[in-house]
Amino acid sequence: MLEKVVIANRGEIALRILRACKELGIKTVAIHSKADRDLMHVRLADEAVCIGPAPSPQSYLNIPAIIAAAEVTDAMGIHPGYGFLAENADFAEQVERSGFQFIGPKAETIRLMGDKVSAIEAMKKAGVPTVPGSDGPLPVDDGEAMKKIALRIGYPVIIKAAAGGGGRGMRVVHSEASLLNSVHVTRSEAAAAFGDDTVYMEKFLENPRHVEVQVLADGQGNAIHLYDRDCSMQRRHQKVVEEAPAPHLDPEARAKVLQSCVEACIEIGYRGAGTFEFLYEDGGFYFIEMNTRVQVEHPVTEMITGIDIVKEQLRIASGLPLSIKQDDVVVQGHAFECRINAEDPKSFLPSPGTVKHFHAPGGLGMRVDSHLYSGYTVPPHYDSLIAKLISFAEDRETALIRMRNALDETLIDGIRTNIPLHQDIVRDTHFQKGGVNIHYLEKKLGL
Ligand code: MV4
Repeated sequence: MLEKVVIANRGEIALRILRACKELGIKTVAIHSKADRDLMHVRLADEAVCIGPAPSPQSYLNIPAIIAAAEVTDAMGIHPGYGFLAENADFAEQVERSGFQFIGPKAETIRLMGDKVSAIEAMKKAGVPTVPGSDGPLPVDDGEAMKKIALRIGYPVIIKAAAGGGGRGMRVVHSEASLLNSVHVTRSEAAAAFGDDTVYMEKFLENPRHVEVQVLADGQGNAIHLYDRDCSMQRRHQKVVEEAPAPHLDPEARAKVLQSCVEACIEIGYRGAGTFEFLYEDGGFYFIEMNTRVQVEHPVTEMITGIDIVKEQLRIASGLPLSIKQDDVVVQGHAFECRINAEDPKSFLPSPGTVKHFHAPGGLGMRVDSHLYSGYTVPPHYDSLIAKLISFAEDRETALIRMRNALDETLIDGIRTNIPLHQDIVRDTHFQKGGVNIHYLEKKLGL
């Protein structure tokens, strides 16, 4: 087992990783910026190293400073959490070249999945269902070839940057008249944003849900899935509420897609925790991207399976084979997660500042993943996620009632939060029925 791990992140996920390390008897090193000395996990870690000033490029994205912190503390592994360097293949490579274990997939896997064209190609080859598309990069300066591809796929189509993902660098095209210009503009934006102007084309699905599959693989030939989550309740590509399992899926299509994800993991030699992202429309699954990190919404999967995903990541990185077989994974009940952000509930503008008073909800089936405490000051430099409320119950209806009660119990004084938005969502009749699509929240908010 890894004896000492550097937690290369902040906030709730740093605390989440610290808790998993403690359960496994792993010593912890908190690395933090000058703005983050008062973080909860910094206080609880065995050692703490300040790696730079508040702006993340000089701290949480500062690769040499993070590796130096691992060296001076004699750590064995580095857990990147989510965001920051979690899906940076160069970081993973430098970590391993410096003699540390990167707690995640091999650098080459991160690179494969970072390029959406190669990710889709690998998944298609492994039998994962993909969106009808160009099956590779669009040709450069061959308008006729591009028009032919679009006609074969059928309008509307979507042009995406190969180096994009998570909603960055995409453009919908409704007819041939705007095709070439749209490709040109997407290409220029991709070159400026990512330094890579490779673009590809897919059929644009108009009203899909966002359904994702959680996997675990040990890189030793063993892989399992932990079922699915629905993350359709989003605004501007920021997820707001997630749930597991995804409600009202076609049972046969679901069983098939889950199995295809496991087979793909084995085929590509995947190691660690991962997420296959799908669009789900009219009973069909269409792969769009793979995330090679632990995700913000992993707790809903933990609640319905009883499996600690972060502990599994640490075990896998220690070279241990998977401790669970597929048949041991049983879904029980239903879970929701509400992402509580320090932001204005109407304008969505960040609302950093000092939390004068914090009261967390509780009771049966309620989990709170948060680094908040009364007197804590939310710094303005980072993501505004301050807490995740996770409710769990035998059935979806009860889990939703528990979430409603929890939101009403929560007190966060001194800063504004999006709790009022969540209180509205959990009382929404369409959401209560389950299965709303990715456009639902933005339409509800009148955007
Ligand atoms: C799509 C799509 C419709 N058709 N691809 C946005 C984020 C990135 N991960 C992929 N995205 C989309 N790809 C095809 N072929 C619609 C979206 C999309 C979306 C996807 C998931 C969650 C929220 C979304 C919001 C807007 C658009």
